[in-house]
Amino acid sequence: MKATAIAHSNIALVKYWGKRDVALNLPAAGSLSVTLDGLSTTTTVSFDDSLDGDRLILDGQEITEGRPLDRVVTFLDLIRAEAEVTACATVETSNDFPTAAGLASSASGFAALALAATTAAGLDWSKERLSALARRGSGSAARSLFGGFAEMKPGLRPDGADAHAVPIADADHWDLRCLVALTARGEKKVGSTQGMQRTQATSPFFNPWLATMDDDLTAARQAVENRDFGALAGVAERSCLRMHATAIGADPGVLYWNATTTSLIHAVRHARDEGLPCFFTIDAGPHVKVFCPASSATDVEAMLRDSSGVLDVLVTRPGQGARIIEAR
Ligand code: 2P0
Repeated sequence: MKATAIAHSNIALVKYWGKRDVALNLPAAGSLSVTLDGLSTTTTVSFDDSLDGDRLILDGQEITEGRPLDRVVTFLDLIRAEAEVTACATVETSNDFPTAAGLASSASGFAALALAATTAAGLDWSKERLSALARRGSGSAARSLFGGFAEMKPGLRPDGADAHAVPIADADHWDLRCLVALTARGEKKVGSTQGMQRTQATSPFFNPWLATMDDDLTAARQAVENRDFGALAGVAERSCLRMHATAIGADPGVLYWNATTTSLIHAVRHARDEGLPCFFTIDAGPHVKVFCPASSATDVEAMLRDSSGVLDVLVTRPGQGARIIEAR
């Protein structure tokens, strides 16, 4: 009744932004991502009949109230119902990156929790089924079950059973690097869930944006398959900019960028014009992620570190999917 899992964060090249069902957390469209070897969450779940409530210990500190604990309890309830387990659980989770830095922790967090908690509850589920479960915790977590390149399928079924990620290519398919340029400290003001709901409810650009998703997914899938860096750069930058454009068009506008974010967009495009292969993507926060072939990583890192306002640079590469590291 005790299991430990590790899962990594992922960065979307074709962005997820909006839901077709809030209760089941079904995405409005597909998305495509790379799971990274850094940015990992390790989670141990143990069910224990003697507990009178679920416990959450995050980076060594017990969280006794608030949204993080509520999300974990709601998620464990889904697993208890499936496994016919009534015991409460202790969830000990730690990130190898600062949780408060505004880097995605819900993707690695719910992927690790889905795998550790189902294993501890005695369920032996396929990665697809675990992915659909992880989606209930956080949409992007569904993609972190798989290593390398993964595509989230929005599914058609009302119950969401077919809304899960599928693998596109393994981590060793393409020797890319993803450099994460940190441009601010502290948590973002508007969370992803809130930001996308406001966008969907109020942005006149949301539905036109959704209509572009299938073409972007097809283009990104082909670019990955053919290891066509130029094609991937084109689709990834346009998907990112259009996602942010829809969000900026909300009322009030949802703007995740700071001045350094904007200057890095220009710096990356300038470097590319000068012959350095690289492209940017930006999630629901001010940090800039820059992809490049492994052979260009040193030059891209130097370019980012030289840019004003960059606080630190993390160098990551395609990594493995969620996995169990201990169970008994
Ligand atoms: C993505 N993001 O595709 C997009 C791009 C952020 C920007 O998925 O509401 O935390 O929990 O399903 O997964 C962040 O959204 O949202 C996200 P919920 P989630 O990576």
